Amino acid sequence: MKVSDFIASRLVELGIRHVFGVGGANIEDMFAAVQRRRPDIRMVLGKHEHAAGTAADASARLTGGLGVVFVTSGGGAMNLLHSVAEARASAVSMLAVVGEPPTALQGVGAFQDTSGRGGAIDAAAAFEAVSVWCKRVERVETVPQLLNEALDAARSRQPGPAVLLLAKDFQLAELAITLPPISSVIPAALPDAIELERAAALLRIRPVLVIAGDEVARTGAQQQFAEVVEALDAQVAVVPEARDAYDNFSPRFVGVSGAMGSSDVAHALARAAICLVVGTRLPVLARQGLEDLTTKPLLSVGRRQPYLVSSRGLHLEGSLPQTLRALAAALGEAPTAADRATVPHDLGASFEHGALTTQRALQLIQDALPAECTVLVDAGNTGAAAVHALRIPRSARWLLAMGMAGMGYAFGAAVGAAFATQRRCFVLAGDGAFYMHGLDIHTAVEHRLPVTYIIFNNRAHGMCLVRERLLLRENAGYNAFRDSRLGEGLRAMFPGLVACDCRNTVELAHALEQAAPQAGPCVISLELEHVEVPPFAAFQRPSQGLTTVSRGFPDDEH
Ligand SMILES: Cc1ncc(C[n+]2csc(CCOP(=O)(O)OP(=O)(O)O)c2C)c(N)n1
Repeated sequence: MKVSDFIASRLVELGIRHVFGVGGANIEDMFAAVQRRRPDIRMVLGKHEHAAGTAADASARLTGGLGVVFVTSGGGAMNLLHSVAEARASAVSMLAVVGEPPTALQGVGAFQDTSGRGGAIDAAAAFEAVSVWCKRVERVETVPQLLNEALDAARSRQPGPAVLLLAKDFQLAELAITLPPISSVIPAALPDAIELERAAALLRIRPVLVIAGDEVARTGAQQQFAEVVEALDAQVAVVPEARDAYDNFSPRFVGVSGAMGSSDVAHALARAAICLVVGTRLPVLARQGLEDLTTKPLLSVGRRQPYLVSSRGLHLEGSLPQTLRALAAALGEAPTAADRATVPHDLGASFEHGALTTQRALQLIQDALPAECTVLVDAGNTGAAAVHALRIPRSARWLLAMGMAGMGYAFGAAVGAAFATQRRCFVLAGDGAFYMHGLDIHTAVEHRLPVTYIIFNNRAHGMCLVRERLLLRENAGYNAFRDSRLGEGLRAMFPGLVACDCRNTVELAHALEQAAPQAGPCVISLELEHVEVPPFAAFQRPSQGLTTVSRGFPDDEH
């Protein structure tokens, strides 16, 4: 059996249905081997390696399994670095197979040489820095062992991306050895019984604020999490990546924590006697404004301890579903219901049609979300506003790549999400993010994927413009753009694509209605009149109540 066929069959054994990638001479044999195994598994061609990597990433985040990406050497490998780094920073299980030139040509001027030989750049050095495991195959007979190592590293209790560098001649070489079995799924780590008792004892103090992270939904532990919340009669906040950890419409839900979040969380924390942190390390953007965290007892559960360690705290390390179930059992019956928060209406209780603002658009989008969907939120003002205000249905999933917070993640990720779930995906992204990676819409068009792209076209790198105006107090003049009609442009580019530009709320409501019954992709570009100040902590004081900033360059200066 050829190495390429061997790897393809291992992926089939693992239940992988889609491999994302961009082809090229040094990876084409891997692509062909996968395609020979259709319909069990198939290649999905991305338009950029970053998009292919984020598609694999989203697929892993949504299924709790492994995302797989194949790319060629040279620019293909370099283009993949960003998404591998995102997967590493966000602990996403990924296998990347990166092709390299034939070994005989490495170091002697091979095309797209990344072997590190003869002065060529070294892909291993680059990927080692951003992955949890990276090795180059040096002898063909080591492939089975190295593949197992890569899979173990990617799916370990501290998951992340593993990168296998594989020269073209090795992909075609025959494997003539007995194959080691693939290690079965890593056994779930159970919490230590004594620690669990200590945790349950600590949690007798009331009231409790629980802050949930993205590990909850990614490990499928929403139900167990909700049981713990009930047993504690607690209020719940979620970090920006974790809107899908808990019912956004529950009276217990106080909102999103941190820089893009709700001040209700800080108030709930001030009232709480103890804080339980589940499945997040609480990075700065998730804990900004929550200084009380250092003064309260802090109990945490999850893969890794939060960055904040309280002297009166305790961390339970273990797989979330099991640990939370055990914790709920240790806590016993819930006490009688205490005062509960009323549901805050971040988007405003009453709605008037009119000019498009981000908030009005989000309200219409929220109302249009079907019960079963995935919402993918990109960077910038758009992302901050959606994190702050958009409530998603209880069984919806929510993807936000805070690891690198890189613009354009949502476009590739939507492809992976649509393949992984077959459910409609909603991409919320700025025009800047669209210009960066938006042409992966082509992949959704090609495969008729159920993705609704909603582009908040404020004709600017909005967040940078707001920083420029409010924090730098400058008018440097490079963050605002000329007019564009993205819907019209994409409709012309891809005949048959449902795409439009909306100027007001009536047009948006209509566009969302039109998009709902579509089987394939749709694009709705929102022509926002102003660059708005997003609900981001850093901007609140300097804005002095201003809700927009001027684009502010005279035409001739541009
Ligand atoms: C890959 C990458 N490069 C640069 C940045 C820094 N950055 C953060 S927000 C932003 C502008 C985003 O503009 P747009 O996508 O139009 O969204 P808006 O803020 O206007 O809603 C930039 C450049 C980033 N987050 N990611």
